[in-house]
Amino acid sequence: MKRHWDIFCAVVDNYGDIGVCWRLARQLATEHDLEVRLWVDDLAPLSRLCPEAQADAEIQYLQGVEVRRWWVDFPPVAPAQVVIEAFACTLPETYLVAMADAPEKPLWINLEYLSAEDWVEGCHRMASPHPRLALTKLFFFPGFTPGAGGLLRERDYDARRAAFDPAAFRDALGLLPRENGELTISLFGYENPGLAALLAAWAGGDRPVRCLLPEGRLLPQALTFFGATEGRLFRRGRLTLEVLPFLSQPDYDALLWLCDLNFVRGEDSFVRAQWAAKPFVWHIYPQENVAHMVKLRAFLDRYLVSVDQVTAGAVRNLWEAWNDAGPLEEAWPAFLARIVECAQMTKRWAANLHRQDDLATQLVAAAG
Ligand code: TRH
Repeated sequence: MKRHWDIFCAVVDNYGDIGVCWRLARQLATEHDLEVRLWVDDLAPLSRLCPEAQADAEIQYLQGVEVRRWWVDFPPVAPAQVVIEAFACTLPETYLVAMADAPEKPLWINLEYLSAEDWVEGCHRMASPHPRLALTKLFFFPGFTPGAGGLLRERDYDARRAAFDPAAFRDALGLLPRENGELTISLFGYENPGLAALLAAWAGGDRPVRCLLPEGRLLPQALTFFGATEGRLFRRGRLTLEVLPFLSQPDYDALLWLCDLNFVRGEDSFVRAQWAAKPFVWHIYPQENVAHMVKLRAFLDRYLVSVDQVTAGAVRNLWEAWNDAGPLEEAWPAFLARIVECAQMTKRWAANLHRQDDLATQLVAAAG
């Protein structure tokens, strides 16, 4: 008989919470043959990542996963054998009590946010007893090192990539033909005071830049840069910017494969950029008291360990400038001058990460 897993996902904002939970749910169902129920309190973002999802359905079956709308008023359901609480979202009290009363106690896992910081390994798999109920929660941290829980990566990722046809994908997106020597860049990020400086650097550079911008939080700022209120195609100097629709998750992978450089953000697109093994720039999710910059630097320290000082400095300066309103007009050309070295380093980095078991496999192993 298949084992049952419940995943609880509260959408805080953006797409990352559900982006990670949906990816994990699909992998557990399709690759590990588990019966997976995904509880989501807001289905609208899922319907953008996975266009076949209905934003208003109470129950739907998608790619082997039972997706349930999670209301505050939680129905009386039997708990699963493994319960994933994503990103410390609070489980329904009635469900917790049912877990505590179950003849065979479920394994309760809190899946944490991704971080490259050193403390992660020490906290990975730590257990915490519930203050009232006879239940223990296990903390599970994704990560970049053997002592953490790995990263989400589908088994068919390499096969999908090998079958990727850039020309067909460009056609499907309706892109203009590629110019000679053009640098193709995907741009996904949060509102950013540095955007105008970056676009100006691209417009004024020596090399033609094609920026592919999926609709989202950067679009209003990009329109302002071009003095427009709407439109899909813009040109200034050596820069051509094409606005794309928000893509499905698989198509977003294809966009990362297509581009020479990817600007990504948050958690899931950040991981996907690493699997794409192309140079990337991370816009980290901003936190209070600039705590996110510690997290950003912790990642850079690991990522840049195998590269020469000049390339490391160029990457670090661009990432810092993009995240902390630094001088992008200086950081961009210095980075561009080292993009080949950066591409080689990122390939090595991805190949190393690939040696670890992926997060879903590690979770299944932890569940025994
Ligand atoms: O949307 P995000 O900013 O999510 C964030 C982070 O996860 C952050 O850690 C969390 O605290 C916050 O949400 C609440 O960025 P992220 O994680 O990259 O998620 C974006 C998802 O959207 C990812 O699964 C890729 C997907 N995507 C598409 O499917 N199509 C697209 O066109 C684009 C641009 C993204």
